[in-house]
Amino acid sequence: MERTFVYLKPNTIQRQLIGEVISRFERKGLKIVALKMLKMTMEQAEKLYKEHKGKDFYEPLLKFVTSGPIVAMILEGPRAVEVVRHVIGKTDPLEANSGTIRGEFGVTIRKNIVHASDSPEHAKHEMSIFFDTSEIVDYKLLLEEQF
Ligand code: 3AN
Repeated sequence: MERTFVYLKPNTIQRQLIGEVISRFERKGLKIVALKMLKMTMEQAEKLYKEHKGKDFYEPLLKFVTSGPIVAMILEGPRAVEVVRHVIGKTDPLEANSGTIRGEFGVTIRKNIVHASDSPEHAKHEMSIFFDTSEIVDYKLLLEEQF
């Protein structure tokens, strides 16, 4: 079993797409093991996007992700990192397949609806920026074997 970090960006909350997006992950068979709404601090944003520091989109990106509430979660499932990246689609909504979350709901690359970790190592690090281990719930879904 693998865990990955996901958050719904401020425009997704403003567009009232929280349920719509989360239901995609549930329908896929992923298990939500942590979930909360929060306003990302500048410190959290800097940690999350440190590898983009210096790039032209870095400052506007930080401004955007700290501009309003986000919904952060940890999803669990077999190969969860790859499965979630597949479900959300490519970074640029224009390149994301139409059946993906970004392909269906996104227009611009900055406001691309959702973030998801790109490797198990990054997932661990990103989870630790937003969640205390006590906020992660260990439980079994009765239907787990169906996936
Ligand atoms: P992903 O979120 O698919 O892992 P990254 O890590 O390359 O993509 O980019 C992190 C975030 O930075 C993206 N979610 C997107 O919002 C923003 N971003 C990436 N490239 C650009 C760009 N060329 N212009 C504006 N924003 C960008």
